[in-house]
Amino acid sequence: MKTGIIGLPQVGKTSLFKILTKARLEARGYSNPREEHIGVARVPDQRLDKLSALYSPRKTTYATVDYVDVAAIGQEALKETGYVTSLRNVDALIHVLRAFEDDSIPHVGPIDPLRDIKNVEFDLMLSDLGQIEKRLERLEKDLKKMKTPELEKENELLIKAKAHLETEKPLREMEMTPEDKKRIRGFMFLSEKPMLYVLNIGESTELGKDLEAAVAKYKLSEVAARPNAGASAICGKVEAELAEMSDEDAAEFLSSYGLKDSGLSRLIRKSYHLLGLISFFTAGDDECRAWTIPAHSRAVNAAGAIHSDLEKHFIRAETIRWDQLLEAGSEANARAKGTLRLEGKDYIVQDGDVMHIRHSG
Ligand SMILES: Nc1nc2c(ncn2[C@@H]2O[C@H](COP(=O)(O)OP(=O)(O)OP(=O)(O)O)[C@@H](O)[C@H]2O)c(=O)[nH]1
Ligand SMILES: [Mg+2]
Repeated sequence: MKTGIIGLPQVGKTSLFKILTKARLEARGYSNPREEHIGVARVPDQRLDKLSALYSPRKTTYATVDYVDVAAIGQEALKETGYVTSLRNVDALIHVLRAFEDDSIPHVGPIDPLRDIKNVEFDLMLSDLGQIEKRLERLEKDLKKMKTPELEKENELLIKAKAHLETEKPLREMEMTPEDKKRIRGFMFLSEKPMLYVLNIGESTELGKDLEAAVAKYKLSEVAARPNAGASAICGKVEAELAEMSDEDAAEFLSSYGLKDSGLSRLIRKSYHLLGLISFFTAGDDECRAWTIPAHSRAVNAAGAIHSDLEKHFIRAETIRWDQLLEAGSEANARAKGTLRLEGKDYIVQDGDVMHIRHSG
């Protein structure tokens, strides 16, 4: 699962990518401005930290999300096949918005994130429309030769999608049946991808308050409440400084700005949930680990995320909520208290479950 970082020129995409993935990019890495860069970020998780404190395992393994840094977006860029392909291949988008004041760094006009959202959204929709129109022309010819129910359904769906886009609404806001979703998946439409808007705000003495107020201040509450969308704010400059510090120094630095935690943790967690992902845990003396699965997954598929053999030879999953396990203090206590459950194949795994898969393999 990959999240693409998009936005207008010079808004802080690469800076955000670097702090998210702690990537040390060489300047020459960007000699080809259209080239994409992929990095991995650890998903911070206090639940896992607490489980680790209980088990003191040799190893603690966090969930991860992949981020892709691409060049600035615009109608020109979206005409390039390579560029569009890298964008189509991601599962969700982060749109970085300039909200910091700095006269030395050019922007398309005065700071206005909502205008920038509209413009970029428009470009994404235009790219999808072009693709739909091409496919519809092809379908018209094919349907003249031979009508099949599948082609007719595709035709109908694309006509509906086209009409939706023509009202200037992205496809992520179009209602679709699960069958339609499957049918449309192969197109990898850009405006269909879940979207997290991220305001890159300037430094201030009351950064904690400013970060909290930013979404409302820049009037993003409404766009953030739309289907498959969300909004958050960070201060790229401060985060970049934090990334260079030891944990202790970082904590002191955060409190000097009136911040409880780094905005980065919140941002990573938001983008993880935007992808429709949840975590379950395995806990033991050897390793405490977060595993990533799509929300609403069955226990047997969760077992498969660990190892395909566990899926094949699945018998039952000993399951307990992470906080109930902590409260009990050990699995044995939890079993005695009756909070440790035995779940079957079809159990729908909940975010924060701790599972031990019993298998016959
Ligand atoms: N003042 C200030 N400058 C920033 C901030 N974030 C990024 N910059 C500066 O803005 C410039 C562009 O940052 P990048 O991260 O390269 O932006 P980008 O969106 O990747 O730019 P392109 O890929 O060229 O479109 C750099 O000079 C950064 O130092 C910020 O929060 N505050
Ligand atoms: Mg860049």
